[in-house]
Amino acid sequence: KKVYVNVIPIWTGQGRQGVRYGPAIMHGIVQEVSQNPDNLVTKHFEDKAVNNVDGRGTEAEYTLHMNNLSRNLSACLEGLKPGDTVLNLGGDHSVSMATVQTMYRLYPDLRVVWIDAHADINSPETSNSGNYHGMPVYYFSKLSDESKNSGQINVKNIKYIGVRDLDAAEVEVLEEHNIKNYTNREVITKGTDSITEELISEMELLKYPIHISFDIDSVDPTQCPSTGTRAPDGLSVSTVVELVKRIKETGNLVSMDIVEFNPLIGSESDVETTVQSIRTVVKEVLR
Ligand code: DIR
Ligand code: MN
Ligand code: MN
Ligand code: MN
Repeated sequence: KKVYVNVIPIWTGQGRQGVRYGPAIMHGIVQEVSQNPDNLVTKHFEDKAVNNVDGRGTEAEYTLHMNNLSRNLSACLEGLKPGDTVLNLGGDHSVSMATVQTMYRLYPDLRVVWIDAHADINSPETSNSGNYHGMPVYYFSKLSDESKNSGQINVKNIKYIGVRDLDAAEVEVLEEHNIKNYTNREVITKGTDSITEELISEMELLKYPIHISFDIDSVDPTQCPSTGTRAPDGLSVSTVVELVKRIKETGNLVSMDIVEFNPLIGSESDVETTVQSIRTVVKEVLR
């Protein structure tokens, strides 16, 4: 079984450039913990290929970049076989505008588990910040117009875990479309086993392919401090590991993003703490 590792130093989805240095460090972690380095198929994306030279640019420019990246990802995955896994190392979370539509083209029944402190479901119209890392779910779901990209996932096939920092417009979208979020409290009260049982039955995860998008700011800032938009009361690393483990046990995990690690944020020891947390999760992904 191969693991396709895409190293994607994208940062223009938000304002802090340091997030472009996260992917290379995470790639190092992958090499270090892999039991089977021969089975890694690694692709390094160049800065220029993924970032708009002038920062975020217009919606048209940004989506053009992401749709191009998505096509490049598709080309990298031509040899993908059943049982292989795709691991996308961002960069900021706007990378999922590309990664999820890529997987959706391969697997139109794709289910998405979004582990994040944020829902990232703003549109350019509703966003307060204008940052594209707050919009990927909007873009790859049916909420956006089909003309914008080839990701058209039905929101009933998307579930959140750990979301706790929502904009007012996002609260409305989640309510209107009845999109489930498992808060940290709910995860602790019910336990990860029962949460995954629910995910499995409601999205038929034993039948359909699954993409996990893991924004490290979903984790409590004590364990993942080196990230751009920290939010208190986050998930524990062991919760994330448990969730990944259970989801992998379905046999249907096809791809995962790990995003928003910014090694220029926090002290040296904050960065080491964050690396340690990411290493723990990566180990479970590659196990
Ligand atoms: C906010 C923050 N909802 C925005 N989003 C973040 O900019 O749209 N996502 N930080 O990770
Ligand atoms: Mn995010
Ligand atoms: Mn986030
Ligand atoms: Mn549509």
